Amino acid sequence: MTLASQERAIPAAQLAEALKLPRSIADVLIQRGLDTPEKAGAFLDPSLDRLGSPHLFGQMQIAVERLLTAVRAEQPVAIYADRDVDGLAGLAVLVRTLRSLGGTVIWGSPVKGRGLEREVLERLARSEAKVMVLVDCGTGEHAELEWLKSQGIDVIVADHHRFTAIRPPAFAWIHPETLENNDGEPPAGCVMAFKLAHAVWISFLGHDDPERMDYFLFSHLDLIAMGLLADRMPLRGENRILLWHGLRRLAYSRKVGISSLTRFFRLTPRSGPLSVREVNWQLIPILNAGGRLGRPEVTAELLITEDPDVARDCIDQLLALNSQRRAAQDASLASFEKAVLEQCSLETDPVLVALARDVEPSVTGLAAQSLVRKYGRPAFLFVRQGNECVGSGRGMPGFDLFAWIEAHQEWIVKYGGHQGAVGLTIRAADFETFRTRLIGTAREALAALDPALVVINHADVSSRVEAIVALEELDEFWWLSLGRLAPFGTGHPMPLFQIQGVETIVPVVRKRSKKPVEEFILKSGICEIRAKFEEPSPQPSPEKGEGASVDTLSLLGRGIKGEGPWDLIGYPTAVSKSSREFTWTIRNMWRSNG
Ligand SMILES: [Mn+2]
Repeated sequence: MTLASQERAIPAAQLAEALKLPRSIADVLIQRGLDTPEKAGAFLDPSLDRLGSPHLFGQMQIAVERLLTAVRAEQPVAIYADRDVDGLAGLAVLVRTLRSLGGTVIWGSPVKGRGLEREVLERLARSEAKVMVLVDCGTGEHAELEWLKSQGIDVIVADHHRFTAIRPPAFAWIHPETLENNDGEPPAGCVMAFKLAHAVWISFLGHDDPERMDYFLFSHLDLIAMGLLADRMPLRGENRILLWHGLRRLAYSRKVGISSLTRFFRLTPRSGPLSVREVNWQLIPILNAGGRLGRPEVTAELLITEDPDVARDCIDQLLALNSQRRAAQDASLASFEKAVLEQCSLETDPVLVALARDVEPSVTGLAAQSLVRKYGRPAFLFVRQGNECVGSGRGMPGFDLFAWIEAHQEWIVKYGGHQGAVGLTIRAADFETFRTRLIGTAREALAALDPALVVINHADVSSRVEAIVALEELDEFWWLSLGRLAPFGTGHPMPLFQIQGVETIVPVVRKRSKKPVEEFILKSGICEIRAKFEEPSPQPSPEKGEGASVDTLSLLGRGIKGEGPWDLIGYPTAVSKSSREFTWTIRNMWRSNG
């Protein structure tokens, strides 16, 4: 236990005083367990100096020595990474690091599905490489790791998928469960590769060249930021530090492929960091398109190349693949939705479990994610392949999907993943039993859910009110202070505030627009902010949650008549220069008593 964690929690007013923050922002920090000046101060100062040593991984040194031996002996090093952005970002960090040290690197990625593919491994093995790094894969792959061992290849696994019962054989593991004191947030697979690269650099540069080391660390955080976000890792602890710098690095990437991509989307040039939303909605889908359509090498090449012509060609290919993917995805989403409506009971099922036919299995994860958003509950979608059903599950804050499926291991052939996202294979004959069991587990989990949770319908917004504010408090200092808590996302959502005592709500009527009013100005004294209402969720809320959308809808229908004051629950969505332009999204409102 560190000194900081022994420090006693203090009241919000004291924390606000100590850190020069508005009281309501200190409330949010305390609600999130950052309840001492040390913890909260560290959180507000995401310095690279706070990164843990890569040598906290027990087998790091033998992995590094093995790689450097190969580089010195001019033997090729093979790198095999999963085909998604997390895997390929880790691949690019290692390829670039080893090449810059003079190593010969060959690489590969699965073209048919996920995980280790024998044909690709065989190709890499034929290259005379006697050491192979597996990035973002390998943890559950007994047979393939045995095979690699039988070929005389030393395998270093840099992966973050949870260990299942037996650990397969490997030369070295760079894995969060091998950390000496693992009390941090779960890291991405690319971060395991980054740690390995960091240790390689330490070994090469020694400890006496901190500036060059910082240069190396910072220069690859553009890749790491994308990997972290793509895998929806919790944005706290080391992940926050890596992402905070990574979003800034992405705006100034020196990698030809990445800077071509950000310029293509007109995200750069700019002076500030990229936003989580821009990375999630623009960069990640296009980079994932390669792997999803069996062409992970296009994405990998874009992340590795230093040739602008190659980069442009890769982007063109990825754009074409992405429109193919979108068409395929729309079609399979429709099939999955049909399967859900036929096989599930939307009134009573706390988790959607459905099996579709004639659908490309690689889209189960995306389709599940979209159904989670639409129906406000976890979803497991499967595709029949021979005698097996292959599928993915996607969840929401408050539920541990990995624990759910682990509880029904006897019905599962193969599984892996983490709290919010899992992949699994079930014998077709056991599908109905598995579905019934999973629904039972989900029902128990829903019943055990904290009644203080507000309706969950937006994964990146807090599901409970964390602080109460008056409109008058929302001055520029307040918004700047809130900005210090950014970036927000998985595991560190946009805070939810209750705004008390709004006196009037004025609809913003757009001339010549036939759409119903979408935007309102909330006023209290001379203060005002803009707000819009969140789409009401069609899902049944956890038993004791507020009937959030009801008031909102009737008020919208009436066009906000009558006298305030009103209390509102909402989250800030946009900040622009004028304090009158701050935008909130409101999920709930009611007339105050006073
Ligand atoms: Mn991953």
